[in-house]
Amino acid sequence: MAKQQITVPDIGGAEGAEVIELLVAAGDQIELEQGLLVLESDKASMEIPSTLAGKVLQVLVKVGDELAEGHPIVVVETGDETEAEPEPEPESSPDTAEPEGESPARETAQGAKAEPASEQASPDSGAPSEVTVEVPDIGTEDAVDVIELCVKPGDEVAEGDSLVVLESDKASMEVPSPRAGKVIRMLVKEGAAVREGDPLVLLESARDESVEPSSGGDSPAASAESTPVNEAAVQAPATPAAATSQPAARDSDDALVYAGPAVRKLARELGVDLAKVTGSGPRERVLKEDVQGFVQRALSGKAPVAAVGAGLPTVPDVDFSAFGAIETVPRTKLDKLTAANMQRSWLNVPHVTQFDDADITDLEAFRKSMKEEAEQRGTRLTPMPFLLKACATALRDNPKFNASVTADGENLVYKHYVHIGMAVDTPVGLMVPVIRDVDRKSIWELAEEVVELAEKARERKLKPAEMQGGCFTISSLGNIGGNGFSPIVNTPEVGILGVSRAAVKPVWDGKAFQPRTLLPLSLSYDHRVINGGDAGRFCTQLVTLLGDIRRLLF
Ligand code: CAO
Repeated sequence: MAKQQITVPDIGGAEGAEVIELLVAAGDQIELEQGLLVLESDKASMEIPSTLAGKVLQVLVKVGDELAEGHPIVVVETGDETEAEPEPEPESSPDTAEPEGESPARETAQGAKAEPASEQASPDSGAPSEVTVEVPDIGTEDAVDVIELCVKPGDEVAEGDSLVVLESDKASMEVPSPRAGKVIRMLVKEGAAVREGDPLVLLESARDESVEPSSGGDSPAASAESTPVNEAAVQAPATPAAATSQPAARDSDDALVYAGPAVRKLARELGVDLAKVTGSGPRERVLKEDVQGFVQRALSGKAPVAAVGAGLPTVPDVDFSAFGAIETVPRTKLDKLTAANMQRSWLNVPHVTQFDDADITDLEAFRKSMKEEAEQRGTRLTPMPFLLKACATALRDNPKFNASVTADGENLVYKHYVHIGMAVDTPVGLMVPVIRDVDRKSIWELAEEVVELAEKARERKLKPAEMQGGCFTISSLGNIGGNGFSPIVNTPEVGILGVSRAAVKPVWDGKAFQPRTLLPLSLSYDHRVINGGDAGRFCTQLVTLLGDIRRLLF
């Protein structure tokens, strides 16, 4: 067994070619000529092939790094002793020697994954130490984008200060600094795609007594320097890289598609027209996952209709600058995702919306009488907890509303839990945190969760898991205004309740007009699953429950 590094070959003199895609990870078995990563310079994107066959022990670079010729890329364990220089003699005692088949490099890389921040051991416990802050548990194995760098080298940070903002398909989240210190280096760039355990920021922190020193060099960055690898670096030959180089924007049918050669190859193999794939990488670069996702959606019949050629006329591209001054602003990922979800739902679900008014005069009197107690409890009591509770009861009594239809349309899945999503309007777009087991929670518990989740959504601190598992959604525009609106069902849920602004209106009681507080409700439903009668019963029950909240006790 020998450990060898592979470095960047001659890339035609390009300085600072950016790593735009990693094609291997630690632990992978690779073959000779297998692509290791894709580099992109000003002029070309190029796949760097491996000059060795063996097992990848360590990947020494990450997406967003800028590399030049000679920069180490990976450490590979090969079965071939002859090509390798002899291993440096370990200075340690025999019991610290490397066990056969398990290299220190491999162990340290795994250790680094388990911790959000890893520290390079300093022999002097009073001296400042270097800490590599890594991507914490983000609740998904998928790559997420770095959408904002909140600090720069030289900045002093306090514990808890935001370092970077990550954004996945479902949420954006800030990564706080695990301790006070000074930023030495940013290890990612805006737009990079990262996964749990990837290094983000190198910090110099004043030594903290409470922190256990690590076993030594357990961050990928640290171990890259200290790994006892064979120094005989192996360069990949120039020709294959140059031969696979091609302009990022090709001159054929998918001329404007931004994708690397590996992705283009995959697309060709799968017969995918890249021009129809939406890129989720930095600068909308099409990634392998996008191509795979496109194929999956096409196979399950869920591909965007425009993409599978259902014949929908496209909206023409208008040059608005012809009519006056304009400003074009890129949309956030969340915005685009919401748009795609809305369109998917609108196109797949036959929507019907039923309207009604709930007389919440008594509810409002009660709610206002409880305001002081709410303040004492440190929370706010809006109509939302009552709406949640009423919906939970109606969902329990009308199980079809608490169901989803399977993708093939053959079955209904009835859920034996009642988790309700709450649409929250945030500066970066619409988010829908989910309140779990609403049927089992008290009004006070719900009030606290409404406040907490709305705050988290607005501060972009929701975790993906907090936005999953919803059975039904409430979208309240009560504090904003309006008489009514028809919300779009949040598929695969089958119903959504729109709530508009309550107003005092005259209501005829048989003898006279009485001033009553009426709350406009609009219930949209998936007519493939719910019939008008089902919806009528659901809505009527909601109106009854909100009209007399004592009924929520049953
Ligand atoms: N009628 C009249 N007043 C209402 C009301 C209604 N239907 N709903 C809430 N209010 C009042 C509240 O009682 C509160 O006033 P008080 O403090 O005097 O009681 C005030 O409006 C503000 O409430 P809020 O909005 O802070 O709290 P909420 O619990 O009602 O709603 C939340 C929380 C997160 C749902 C809401 O803030 C929000 O973001 N709504 C937007 C949802 C959205 O964008 N939907 C559209 C999705 S489709 O594009």
